[in-house]
Amino acid sequence: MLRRLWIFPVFLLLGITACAAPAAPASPTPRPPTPTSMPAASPTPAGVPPQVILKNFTFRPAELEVTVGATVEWINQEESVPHTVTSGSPDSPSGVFDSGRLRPGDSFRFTFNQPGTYEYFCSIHPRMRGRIIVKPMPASGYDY
Ligand SMILES: [Cu+2]
Repeated sequence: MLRRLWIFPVFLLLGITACAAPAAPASPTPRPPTPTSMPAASPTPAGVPPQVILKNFTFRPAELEVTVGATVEWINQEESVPHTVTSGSPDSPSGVFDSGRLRPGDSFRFTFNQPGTYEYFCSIHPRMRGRIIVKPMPASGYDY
């Protein structure tokens, strides 16, 4: 009779620890619902400017559409070739923007404050052509 009384509390302790063990990993489960509501607040990555990559003697994308006020960033990702981002055409540079010589790894930014179509080229390799189409702000704005 005395032995049984000794063993009983030991089983009780084991039972408590066995119940406590699965309880610990179960506690983080209520967390997932909270982060899912956060990405919905920012549908567009506003912090990242639209980019044009200079690689293999081409502008990628060759044609890019943005809204007025947008800043476009050009990045030279060539191994060893310099380029320029010069507005207009080789026959008639428009003078709106000119990056000067961009070495590999260099970047250039320009903010488009006027709607329109902006042709540009590389003054070192005039066959390289690109185009930025700047759309006006949608008239309806937030009234959708
Ligand atoms: Cu070039």
